Amino acid sequence: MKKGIIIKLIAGQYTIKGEDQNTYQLKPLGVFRHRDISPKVGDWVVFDDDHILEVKPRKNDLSRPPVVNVDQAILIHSALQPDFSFNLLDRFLILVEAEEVTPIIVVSKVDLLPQKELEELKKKLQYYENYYKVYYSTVHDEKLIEPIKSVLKDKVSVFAGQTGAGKSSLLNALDISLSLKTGEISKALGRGRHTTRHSELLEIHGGLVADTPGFSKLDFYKVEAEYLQAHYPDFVQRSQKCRFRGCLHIKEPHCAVKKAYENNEILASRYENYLLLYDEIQQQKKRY
Ligand SMILES: Nc1nc2c(ncn2[C@@H]2O[C@H](COP(=O)(O)OP(=O)(O)OP(=O)(O)O)[C@@H](O)[C@H]2O)c(=O)[nH]1
Ligand SMILES: [Mg+2]
Ligand SMILES: [Zn+2]
Repeated sequence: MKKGIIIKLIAGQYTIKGEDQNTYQLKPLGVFRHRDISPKVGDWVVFDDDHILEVKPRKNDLSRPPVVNVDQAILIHSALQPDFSFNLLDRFLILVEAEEVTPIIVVSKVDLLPQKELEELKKKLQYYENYYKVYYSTVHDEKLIEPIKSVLKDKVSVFAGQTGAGKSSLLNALDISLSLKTGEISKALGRGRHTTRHSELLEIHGGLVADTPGFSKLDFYKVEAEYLQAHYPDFVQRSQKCRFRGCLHIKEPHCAVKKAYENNEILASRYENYLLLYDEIQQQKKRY
């Protein structure tokens, strides 16, 4: 019996990277189907020559991309084409935090933004550096690519972000042997509920990485409105000073978060987007 991690799943065929560093192709043991456990990409499993015998408990389970046991999400946001959006950044951060995955911010395609605008963007993003790692990259500058390599080591990462943000291009720049398709919407990976989804973990710089197809809409159906605030580390940090426990930082009196916003200690767009998102989630609930 051996132990390893599932790195690929296509049409019931599993590819496992063993602890011995060998790669194995297997079919799953039928019994897992009956028990409603279907092994997924990212699962640590015990296996023999023919079958997966056991699936180890998961630390998390993402639906998009369908990968489990993810350590970190590399959130790729382009400086331009498409335009950088703080609203979208906050949305990604919340979804990732809600899955208990560590977010890492990469601002890509910085070569496209005029120097002055880039400096302004960096200044605003300094706020995020208090809570997250932030990197700047362009495929045209090896010096900017280099530091990202060590981030991937010994971790399972997913690359996520809007379509065209440069996820696949960055992966190719990190490791030229990958030759991922770029410059077009990755149709093969599908976006609709009924489309086949195939996911794969690529070995890169001592870690495993899943590239994901870009998407334009982020679903928040898993996040409860009342828990939304818990996914803002900048709010959590200050919430002990709110008068009420479980303060939602909206209409409550003596709210330390709202006060910090009014004093410009919390980035205005963070708090304003929070209010919008809170409403959006509540509206969504009503529709079900
Ligand atoms: N100037 C410049 N263009 C880039 C850079 N990175 C990517 N691009 C271009 O941006 C376009 C989209 O890049 P992709 O890597 O395919 O983007 P993606 O995020 O993988 O997109 P999807 O797979 O559709 O989600 C391509 O035309 C790339 O050549 C960069 O650092 N600088
Ligand atoms: Mg891509
Ligand atoms: Zn509060």
